[in-house]
Amino acid sequence: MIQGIILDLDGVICDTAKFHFEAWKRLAEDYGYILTETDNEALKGVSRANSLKLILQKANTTLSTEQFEIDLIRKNQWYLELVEEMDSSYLLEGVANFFEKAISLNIPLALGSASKNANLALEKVGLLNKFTAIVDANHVVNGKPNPETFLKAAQLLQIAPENCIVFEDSASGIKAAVDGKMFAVGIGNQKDLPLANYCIPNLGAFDFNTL
Ligand code: B16
Ligand code: MG
Repeated sequence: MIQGIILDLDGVICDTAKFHFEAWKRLAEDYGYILTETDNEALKGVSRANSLKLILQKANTTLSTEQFEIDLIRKNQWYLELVEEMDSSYLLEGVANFFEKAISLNIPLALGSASKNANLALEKVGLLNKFTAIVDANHVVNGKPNPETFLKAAQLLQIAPENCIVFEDSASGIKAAVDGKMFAVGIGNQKDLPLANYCIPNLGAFDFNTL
């Protein structure tokens, strides 16, 4: 029986993926590499440092440890400039209604994100105070696809993982949810998220009667 909801942020609640893409694309240009939308798909749900490692592989480039850290900071500054512009119009389809419904049914909500900027993004779109628990990359040792993010969220909700439903748009996040023994709903296509229990296009398509 589902008692708690755990939501990913980027690609489920708000469309910050396009900001990550813009900032990574700008950095990749320094390496002489044109980052494509397809490349960006593989970065969804992946930590900042691991994303840079993947981009460097694509660009066939290596960086000193010092430059690697500098470039992570540069990318994040560009990303934060874009996030600053966000407001509730950046919520993905159906998100506001989903929150209203969950709250009216007294189902507690937790965030489980790989981002270190989750609080700021939630504040910008006006949802920060709707969560019982927030777990992001600042709170875990092992990011997605390790289940730690979602297990910690379930623990903070004081609900057994088996009684939690996770909404997630990345393959690494779906694996984390499944390995954590949670019910995993993919936001996107089953073809891209084969481990998901099922997929829907956005939170607005979720039927609370199925809980
Ligand atoms: P930051 P999510 C993830 O957020 C993004 O999908 C991924 O593209 C990004 O690299 C990662 O957060 C780290 O973000 O640089 O803000 O710490 O989808 O898990 O909510
Ligand atoms: Mg995501």
